[in-house]
Amino acid sequence: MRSVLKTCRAIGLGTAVMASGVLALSSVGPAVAKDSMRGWNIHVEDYPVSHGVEQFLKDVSQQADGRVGGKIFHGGVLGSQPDAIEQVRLGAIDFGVFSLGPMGQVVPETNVVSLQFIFKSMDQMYRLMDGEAGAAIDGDLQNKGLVALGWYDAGARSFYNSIKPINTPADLGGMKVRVMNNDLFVVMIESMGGNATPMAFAEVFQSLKTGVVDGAENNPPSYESTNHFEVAKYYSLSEHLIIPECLCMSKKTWDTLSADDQAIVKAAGKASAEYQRELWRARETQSMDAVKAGGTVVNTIADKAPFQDAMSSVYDKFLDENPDLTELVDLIREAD
Ligand code: BDP
Repeated sequence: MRSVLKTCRAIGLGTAVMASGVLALSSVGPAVAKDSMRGWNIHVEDYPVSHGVEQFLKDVSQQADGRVGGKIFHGGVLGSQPDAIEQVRLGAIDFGVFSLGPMGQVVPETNVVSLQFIFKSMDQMYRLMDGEAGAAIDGDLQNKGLVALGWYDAGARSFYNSIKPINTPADLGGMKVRVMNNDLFVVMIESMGGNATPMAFAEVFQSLKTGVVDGAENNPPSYESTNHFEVAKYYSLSEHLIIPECLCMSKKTWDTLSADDQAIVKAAGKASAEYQRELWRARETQSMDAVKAGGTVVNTIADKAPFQDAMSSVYDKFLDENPDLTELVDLIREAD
């Protein structure tokens, strides 16, 4: 929260504007047409994120009478996620849908949502991201050259592997587990005695197949759409991470838009997030059905408390290293 207050103060915005989530920076830079934006997306074309962002582009182009528009490149063809985040910050790519997981390496404040079990439910996550927590994180992203247009759903991440069902943290002992590129996730796996391997999303299938790693963790739609279920058939519902995703625009691109176009882009971003969330819920069920039909053995975890206990060392380390983020962590933890 402190950082969003600081940002707003630095650019002379009142709290009313801040609360509306619209940081009207239109006075910065000339208002030029931006009809050929390029967007980055890691997912295949038929995926809730992909449909959400296509909808965003359609709305923007219609409402801005073609002054603003562009194309989204699916399947990570514009590069890996950490590279794409840099490219969007630099303005070489105009926008993208990023998991706040890898974002933590660039915007450390976003690590707060990568803490295990921090959100109590999807609804609570939506409320917080659409409210105070999202506004604070948007301020931190803006300081690093990114403007949040909408928060997409990425469900809850669970462990999967090719060896056995996971029921207790000890089951992960000695297991080689792929994680997203963020030190926080390395510590998370180590807290349970596993060996963490940070790796690009695109490499995981082959690494599971050849035994470079034994397992990974992800939500059901990603586990299914990447065919990881074919090479790692035990899916254990730990649901240890609920990490929202950001439809983020480069601040460089944003600053070239007129105030009217910024408002259109912002509204389209928010609407696309609402659409994506609906699609997400349906896809989660479909993906679960598909992987089970494909031979996945799904197990629920009767008691998640031992996972929470094991991972509490991650919290302690994080708060020791980032005392200024205690306020944001508490805001989320204490919310209903
Ligand atoms: C998916 C996210 C995607 C990440 C991927 C991963 O939507 O942004 O790159 O997980 O595990 O759920 O790398």
